[in-house]
Amino acid sequence: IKHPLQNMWTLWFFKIENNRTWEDCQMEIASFNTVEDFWALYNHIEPASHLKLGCDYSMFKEGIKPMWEDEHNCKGGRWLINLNKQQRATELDNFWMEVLLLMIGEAFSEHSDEVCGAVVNVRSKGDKIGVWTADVKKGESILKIGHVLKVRLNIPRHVTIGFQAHKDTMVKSGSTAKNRFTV
Ligand code: M7G
Repeated sequence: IKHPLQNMWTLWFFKIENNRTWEDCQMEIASFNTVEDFWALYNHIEPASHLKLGCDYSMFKEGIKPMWEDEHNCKGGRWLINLNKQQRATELDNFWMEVLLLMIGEAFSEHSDEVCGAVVNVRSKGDKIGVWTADVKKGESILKIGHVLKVRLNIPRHVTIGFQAHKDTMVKSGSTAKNRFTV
């Protein structure tokens, strides 16, 4: 028998296409709820660093769309890890895989329920990884999740990562929204 995960997860792929809304360009790839099926999927797809510019992968708990508008996300926000251009070659795939393993392994202990999913954006100006949580009011959980991310990704102590509310991100085009929390 396969090793069950606590949650069923869905992998999504985003690629913008002409005459389609942003939401219509989010494609559900596959869902899984065992360790073996996670690796079968992970080993079958391109690493994030090979995606075309402008594409995303998202992995969310089943039933949560990788969008601010989803009822599970709309009151929440994200821990944002900004990578520089060099880090696509050195860190992007490692960070993304580690984030996926932290999520499916429920590594945020009692705060794992606050995690909705994660997104990797491949962008010319610098790639981004976001870990989305459900409720900006759950400060204790958000800080614990941010701390685990920082430690497990081996982000140096002098590098600060910030948490932004989706409500703030939504209305800021171009510049980044203010941080509600930092670690
Ligand atoms: P991005 O892809 O998160 O980052 O957002 P980028 O600016 O580095 O490319 C780009 C644009 O995609 C936003 O300005 C929105 O127009 C759209 N977009 C992104 N997200 C995460 C959402 C979302 O959750 N819902 C909707 N409706 N649009 C989004």
